[in-house]
Amino acid sequence: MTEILIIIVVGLLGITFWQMSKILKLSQSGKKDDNGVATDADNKTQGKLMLWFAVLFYAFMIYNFWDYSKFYLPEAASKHGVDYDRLMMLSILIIVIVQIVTQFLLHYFSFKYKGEKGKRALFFADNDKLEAVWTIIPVIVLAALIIYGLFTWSDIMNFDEDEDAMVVELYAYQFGWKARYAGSDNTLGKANVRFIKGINTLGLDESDPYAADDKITTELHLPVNKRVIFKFRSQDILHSAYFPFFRAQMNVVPGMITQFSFVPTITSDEMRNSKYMVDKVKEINEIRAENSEELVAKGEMPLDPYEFDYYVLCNKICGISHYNMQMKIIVEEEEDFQAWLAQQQEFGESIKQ
Ligand SMILES: [Cu+2]
Repeated sequence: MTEILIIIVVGLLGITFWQMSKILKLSQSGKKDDNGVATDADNKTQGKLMLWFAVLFYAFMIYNFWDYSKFYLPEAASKHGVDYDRLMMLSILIIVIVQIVTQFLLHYFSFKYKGEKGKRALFFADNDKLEAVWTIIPVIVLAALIIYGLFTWSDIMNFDEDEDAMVVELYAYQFGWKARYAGSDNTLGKANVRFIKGINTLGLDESDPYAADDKITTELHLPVNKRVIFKFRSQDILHSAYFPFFRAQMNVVPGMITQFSFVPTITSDEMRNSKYMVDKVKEINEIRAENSEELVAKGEMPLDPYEFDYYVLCNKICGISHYNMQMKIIVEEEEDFQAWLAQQQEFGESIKQ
């Protein structure tokens, strides 16, 4: 039934365009110059329109930069995030400069060199100098940008394995996350989805002595200024661990372990009390208060005030509750982190019960 309706709609649309083109033709047939060749007056109008298009285009661009600036993330909360942001800003800056110059020339030349009776275009088959200029400049700029990008990439992805780092497993499933800490031996026990049974929901190998002191948690706590090596594992399908405030993202692929490492540099408390976040939270809570009034008027519960926290989010559309697949991250001082970790139950204990 739907297919038939679609065919009818497409057919009707076709008839509409056909009729419109006929009306347009009829309305023009009375004029003197209906031979379809542009006159000087036509060219003048088109030239002016090209200029106006450029002006409106730039105005729209500036407006967008200004209007969307409220969605910019605050300063990166990880060590490598600063390099990442610098690379991003440099790329945007180069693109914007090239765009402004080329778009301006395109529209200005269309206006300046519009067709006029008796005016002939200058023609030359080729010009080696010009070709060299517009080939070599982009090559140099792009090569520099790519090389700089590659260096940044390798700085981020290749870290010093000897550094005093903490290994944490992030385990993804439809629709949530679990974190696994290696315990006092600093080695994660073996795991495989085939071992999933009863309360062993992460599939740890119960016979592996390294697994006994592992700690499985529902919140991700990280000590500030210490390198964390994440090992990602998925129970079911493709997920993606997305840490926007730390400028990090890594696919979580079933059947393999992916890895990423970063050093968090701003604690949750520091970020919460930063000017950026205080203003942002205030704005959000004003909107919430307004919405709450409407809810209360309808006899429903008001909304809780929002408080900032870091989260790891899933960034692959993985099913019906994908939008809510998140885990709180708490970046804190080393001693707070150790105190929290000490309270968490070891895997060996949890399966004994
Ligand atoms: Cu997911």
